[in-house]
Amino acid sequence: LDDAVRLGQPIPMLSLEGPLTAEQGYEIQELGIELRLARGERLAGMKMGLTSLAKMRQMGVHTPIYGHLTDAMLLPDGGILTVSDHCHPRVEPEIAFLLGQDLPGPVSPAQALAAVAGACCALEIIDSRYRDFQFKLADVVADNASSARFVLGNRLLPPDRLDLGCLGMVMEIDAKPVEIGCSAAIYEHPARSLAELANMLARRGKTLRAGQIVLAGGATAAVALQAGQRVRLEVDGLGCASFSCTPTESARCP
Ligand code: OOG
Ligand code: MG
Repeated sequence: LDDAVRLGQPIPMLSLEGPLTAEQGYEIQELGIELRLARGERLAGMKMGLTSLAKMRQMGVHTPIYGHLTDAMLLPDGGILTVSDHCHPRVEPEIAFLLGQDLPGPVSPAQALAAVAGACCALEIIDSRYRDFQFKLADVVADNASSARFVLGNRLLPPDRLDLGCLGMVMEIDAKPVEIGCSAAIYEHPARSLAELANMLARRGKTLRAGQIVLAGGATAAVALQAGQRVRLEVDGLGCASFSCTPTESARCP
């Protein structure tokens, strides 16, 4: 899996080799993160995945999962994604939290929100390291929940400044809306996703820390990315986030 990330070349699902539990998936995920940290990357936060019905339906996996985010995965707002570095990247619209305090579980959504310093909109670029973007629960857990890159929006607001549970979200590619959603689609409320993450981590003896970023999960299905595209997300009251994909060959050689 680590080679597949670095080479941008997909591999067969691990579960084809034999039965794999979600717990074993998390152990593999942690070994993969240790390899990244050993190469000098730093832990930036965590992501939730499969927290919306749209995502569960798209992937055929109906259990929320988490993954790790490192500093090397952050793509600056307005930055350029090198599509050919990835196997088959897709993008999805999200809400991100910046934690102002440690958040040991178990917690309620309200307690989770109280630990949040700010919320912003975010785009997650996912890239399953498995062929045809197909996997079972334990496979995608082992694959760091398909996470590849993430873009944080341009406006960080304290969470009490707006109702994070009902924000309209419009994701555009090349200035055309491709997915329209609502933050309520993210586990009924993004703060409920954050609380669920703290609780899942607590069951594995781990804790979210102040300063970490948490992606709450895609509100809509993910959309495949192609060279030359420009992606922009706008979320009610939470500003926008955008990036461009590397230009196509024809654009480079007119
Ligand atoms: C798994 C990751 C899902 C989300 O936001 O639901 C995810 C996948 O779809 O490949 O990141
Ligand atoms: Mg996601």
